[in-house]
Amino acid sequence: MSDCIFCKIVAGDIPANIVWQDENILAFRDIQPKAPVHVLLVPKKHVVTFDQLDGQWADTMVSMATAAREVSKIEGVLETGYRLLINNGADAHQEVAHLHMHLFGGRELGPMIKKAPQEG
Ligand code: DGP
Repeated sequence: MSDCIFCKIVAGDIPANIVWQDENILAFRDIQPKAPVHVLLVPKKHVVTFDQLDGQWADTMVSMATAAREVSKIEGVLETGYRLLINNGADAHQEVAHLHMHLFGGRELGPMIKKAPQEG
């Protein structure tokens, strides 16, 4: 997609610090890292959210899982642990409209999500 920043990275039109790739997934370092290891796993084919994967859901998830395992080995967090996160849509603060999985690690990451004050 011509105006998608991650498609431009996949195409090589915008530079990125690439960690790993295969025919389906490009893994590169997040430009605003939130942990010592913060890598984005991005399907090379443009898709905005899960629900738009249609019949390719299973293949894409297997590819993402493969990418996560390979990146965790490269980044040295396979043994220490890491977190995988997908922000999907507005409530999750998905900023880039191209499906991507965050891989965080390299330190103790703390609780997964904080309750809002009104949730007690
Ligand atoms: P999300 O909120 O899940 O959509 O996270 C989008 C992430 O993408 C955010 O952590 C910053 C990262 N990001 C945005 N633009 C670029 C870019 O041009 N290059 C790289 N490497 N990361 C980017």
